[in-house]
Amino acid sequence: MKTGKLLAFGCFAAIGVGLMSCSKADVFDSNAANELKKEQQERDYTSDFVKKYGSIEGKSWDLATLATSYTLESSNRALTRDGEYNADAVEGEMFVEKATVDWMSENLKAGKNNTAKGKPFYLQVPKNSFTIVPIFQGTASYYWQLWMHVDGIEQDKLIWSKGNIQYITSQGSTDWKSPGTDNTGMNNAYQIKAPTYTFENLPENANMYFYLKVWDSYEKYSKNTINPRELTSLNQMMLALINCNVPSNVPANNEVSIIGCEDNVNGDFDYEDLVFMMYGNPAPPIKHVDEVIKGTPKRYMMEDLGEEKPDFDFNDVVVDVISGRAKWKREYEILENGGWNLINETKIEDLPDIAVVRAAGGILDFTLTIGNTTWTKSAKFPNYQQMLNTGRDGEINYDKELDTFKVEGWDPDNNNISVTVEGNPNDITFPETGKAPMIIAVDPTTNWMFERTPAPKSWFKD
Ligand SMILES: [Ca+2]
Ligand SMILES: [Ca+2]
Ligand SMILES: [Ca+2]
Repeated sequence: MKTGKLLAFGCFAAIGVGLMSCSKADVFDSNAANELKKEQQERDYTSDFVKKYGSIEGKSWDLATLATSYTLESSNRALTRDGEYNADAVEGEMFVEKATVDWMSENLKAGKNNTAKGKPFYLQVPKNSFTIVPIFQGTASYYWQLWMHVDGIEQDKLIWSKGNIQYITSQGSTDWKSPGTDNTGMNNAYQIKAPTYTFENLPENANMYFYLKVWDSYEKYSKNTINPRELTSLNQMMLALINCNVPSNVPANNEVSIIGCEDNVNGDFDYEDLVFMMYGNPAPPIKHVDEVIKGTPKRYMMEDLGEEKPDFDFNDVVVDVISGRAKWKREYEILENGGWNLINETKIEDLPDIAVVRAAGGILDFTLTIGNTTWTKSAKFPNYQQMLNTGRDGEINYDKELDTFKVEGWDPDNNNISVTVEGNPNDITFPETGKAPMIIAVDPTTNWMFERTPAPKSWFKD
């Protein structure tokens, strides 16, 4: 295959300089020259990488944990035209009284397994506006962010980061405290000053759901450490309570639900690690997840050799590959207290592996090979010199799907993925242990870098 390509190249070059014949010796010379160039490139790359990130000895570059991902069948970000809907919230502030906190702590008792109080859920966007209000964070050292996904909206919405709430501990006090980003909870909250987020212009009846991104600590988050975990309302990491105590500042006739979240898949499932309220007239209806699509994703990030010197931004190609996809049907039992418990899951349909191209921050054309499937940038983007979704215009949309295609023959354990870059004789393959990486594998919760910004050292620490 490669010889064929070189042969053709050699002949065309020969035609260019005066129709000389194309002999086997020319091909041999050019092969030998390429081999030397390849070795030199590898040596330079390795020495640059080691200079920047330290020793590579014995290091593996498959940093993915193969955690299961969950989506709804309806999930489709392309349902609506760009700009038709505005996902920005109107922000405000609300005082929430102790009675609501008491109701919440009575119904989500700290340290008790509350799983049976609610089944996995999603919601539907109502015609009217609705408001989300963070009201409580429990005691834990994890750092988290609460995100909202709405079908048809191109970018998921960050709602609440840990610490962004205030409370006082006694009546009449004006000493507002922040629980902060560490392990200080709000256990003596008497009154809460909470941010509010009102959504007015989302696509009516679109499905939406929530998920948390969780890091081991605020420090790990701020150092841009790899692999935050993603915990979703579609898989019993959140539950919704209705018929709750309604704070006096909620507008009359509004329905209120309280949503509790668990921040640890191996945790106590008390669902009081963070708690938020949703209200509206009516509030977004809560739907239980009868069918869910599960899969095992891995994100590959690549650094090419197109530049004079590598910049280690690892965004020259970013692609998620999802294997083991299948549709599962869920059954619940209804409990005496009105809650539900998931009792059974049955696989009803196998689905093909897919790849989602997220970013392409190089200026050279390339062909990506995943298993037996290839994808060429210029075939999808004739203007392939453009850097796509790597922040050249100041922004990156980490939820954007530049292209999605079916993949055959991918082996997630062996990372059979490679890239051929225009003008570079060397295929970039997944690195062996102890070699400087031009491809790394991470979880899809790891965001890629802005253009020309090197990946942080924390990614390559032991
Ligand atoms: Ca918990
Ligand atoms: Ca680069
Ligand atoms: Ca780049």
